[in-house]
Amino acid sequence: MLGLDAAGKTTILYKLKLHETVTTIPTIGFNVETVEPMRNVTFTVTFTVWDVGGQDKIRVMWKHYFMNTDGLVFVVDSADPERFEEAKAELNGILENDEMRGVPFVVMANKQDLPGARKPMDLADKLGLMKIKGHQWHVQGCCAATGDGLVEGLEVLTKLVKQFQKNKQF
Ligand SMILES: Nc1nc2c(ncn2[C@@H]2O[C@H](COP(=O)(O)OP(=O)(O)OP(=O)(O)O)[C@@H](O)[C@H]2O)c(=O)[nH]1
Ligand SMILES: [Mg+2]
Repeated sequence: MLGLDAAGKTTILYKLKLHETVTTIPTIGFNVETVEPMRNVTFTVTFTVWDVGGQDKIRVMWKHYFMNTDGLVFVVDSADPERFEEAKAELNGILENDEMRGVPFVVMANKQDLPGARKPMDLADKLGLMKIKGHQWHVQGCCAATGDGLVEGLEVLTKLVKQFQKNKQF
């Protein structure tokens, strides 16, 4: 799980893990947790989520987490349009890496509770997602503070990851 600093990655991780809204500080390094967002009578999907700090100076570390990634969650603060260009550049940089070839991603259009938050499809347009080739993607509106949309986003990612893993075998 990647994204600019203060996008809400750590808040999302612990909402999913603990069902609580934790007070965060900027992440230096990473948090890693297993989460089971979708417990169902017939199956449980377990995610191992690596939440890597997004401050400008430590983004160079992101590439060290690419190996063996089956899916990317890219978190964006939907109410911070001044940084959409920067988020777009970082997302493209991630997807261009060899280790990330074909890896599906879900953009979490976070902070939908804030006034002025852009709608998911508007954000998709601003990030240029329609022009991205070679990756399956989905954009999900969410609010880490309440948890709204988080499980829905991971449900879609689950489907995309399964397809990716199936194709990888051939
Ligand atoms: N209103 C609102 N605030 C949020 C939401 N999600 C996160 N925040 C706040 O945004 C700030 C940054 O959240 P973090 O989860 O620490 O952000 P991060 O992406 O982990 O940041 P780095 O660790 O620096 O990369 C915190 O003050 C959160 O409480 C949301 O859905 N709505
Ligand atoms: Mg963090």
